[in-house]
Amino acid sequence: MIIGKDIIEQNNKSEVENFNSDFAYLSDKLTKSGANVSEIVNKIADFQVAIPSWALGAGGTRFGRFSYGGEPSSLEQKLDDVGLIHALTHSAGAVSLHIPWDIPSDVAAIKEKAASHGLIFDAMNSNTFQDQPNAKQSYKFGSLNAVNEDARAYAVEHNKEVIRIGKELDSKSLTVWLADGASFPGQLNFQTALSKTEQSLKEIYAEMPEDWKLFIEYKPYEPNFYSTTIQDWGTSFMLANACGDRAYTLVDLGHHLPNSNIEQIVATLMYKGKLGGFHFNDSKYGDDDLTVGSIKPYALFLIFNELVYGIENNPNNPYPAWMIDASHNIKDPLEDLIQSLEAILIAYAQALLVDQKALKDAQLNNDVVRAQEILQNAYRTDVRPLLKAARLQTGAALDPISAYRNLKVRETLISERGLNVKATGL
Ligand code: AOS
Ligand code: ZN
Ligand code: ZN
Ligand code: ZN
Repeated sequence: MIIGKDIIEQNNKSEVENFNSDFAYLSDKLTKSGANVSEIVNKIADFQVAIPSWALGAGGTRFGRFSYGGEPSSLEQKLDDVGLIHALTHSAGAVSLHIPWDIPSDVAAIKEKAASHGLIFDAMNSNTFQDQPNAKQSYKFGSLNAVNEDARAYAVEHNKEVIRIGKELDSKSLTVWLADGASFPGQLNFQTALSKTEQSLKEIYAEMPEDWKLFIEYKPYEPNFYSTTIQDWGTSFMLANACGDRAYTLVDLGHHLPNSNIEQIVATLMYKGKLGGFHFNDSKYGDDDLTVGSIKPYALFLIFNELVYGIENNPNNPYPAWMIDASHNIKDPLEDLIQSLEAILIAYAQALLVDQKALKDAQLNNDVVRAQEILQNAYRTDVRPLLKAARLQTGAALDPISAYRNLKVRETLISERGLNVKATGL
C-alpha cells in the first residue's frame, strides 16, 4: 500500500477549516509574545525521527506475543511500513536496522525501496544478546565482556559485519547495546568485564569508516538483574572517551533507575559534546518501552528543553540521532508509532517556545518562581496547531491517526499480508 500526497490532501480537506482558525489564534498569541512562529514551524517540519525495524510488529512480553495482523515479514515490508508512517507524518524519514533480523538479501533493491519512500538508513544495531541458530559461540555469559576469548572475538566480529552491511546501505553510525552483565554477585569480576568491554569497543571503533559514529547505550538492569557492565551514562561516557572523538553516549529514556534526572544527564553530556544518540519511549517502572509521552509528558518536555538548549549552545555536540525505541503488545504498532511521533514533536515545539532570554534573566536574578512560570507557560501551551502547520507545509496529514483509520491502512495491510504474520524481531 502506498499513500500518495493527493490522497492525503483530499483527506485533509474536512479538517482545514478548523485548523486555520486554531492556527490563527495560536500564531497571533505567540507572535505577540515575541515568538517567531514560521521559524518554529520550519523546525518542527525538519525534525526527523528514525523508526526501528523491530517496532513494526506487535511486541511481546516474556509471557507471550500476539500478532496484530498484517505485520511485515520481510525487510522490504518493514520499509513499506515506515514509508506509510512517513507519508502520513513527514517526520519519520529514517529507519534503524537490526542485524541479523534485517540482513538485506539484495542491497540495491533495499536502497531503492527506502529511497522511494524518502527514507535514509540511520544507526545500525548489532545483536550480541541472542544466540542465532547457526552461532559458533554463545553469548550466554556475555559478549563484548566475555570471559571466553572466542566468544568475545565472535561478538567483535559480528559488530564489524554490521558496519560492513551498514556501509553498503549508506548508514553512518553503529549503536551498541549490550545485555552483558551478571545475574548474581561473584559471577563476574567487574574490572575485568569493564576492561574487556573497553578493549572490544576499541576494536569495533577502529573498524568504523572516518565518517561514522559509535553510539554506546547504557542500561542499569535487564536481562541481568544483579549488574550490567555498561550500567549508566558515566560508564558509557568513559568508554566513549576511551574509544575516541567519534564515540558517543546514547540515552534511552527507559534506561534509568526510578526518578533519575534525565534532563540533567542530557545537559551534562551535551556540555561535553558527547550526546550522540537518543531513544525515545516512556516508562512507569523500568524499561517499559511505552508510547512516548504517555506517562510523564512534563519530564519529556524538560528533557527537550535541555536538548534544544544544547543544540543551540553546544556546537561541540553533534546533532543527535533520534530514534523511537518503543513497542508493545496491545496497540496497532503503526498507530502507536504515530502517537509517539506526535508526543515527541509536541515536547519539541513546547521547548522551542521557552523564552530563553527571559529564563536566563530569571536565573540571574534568582527569581525561582519566574523561572518555573516560564517553563510551565511553554509546557501548558497547546502547540498542536504548530505541528499541523508543519504537516500541511510538507504534504502530510493534518491528523495522522484519523487519516490512518479513514484510509483503512491496517485493513489493507491485513488483506495484503494476512492476519497471522509476525514480524521478525523481539
Ligand atoms: C534494549 O533495552 C535497548 O533499548 C536497545 O536499544 C534496543 O531496544 C534493542 O537493541 C532492540 O533490539
Ligand atoms: Zn534503546
Ligand atoms: Zn531498552
Ligand atoms: Zn526500552
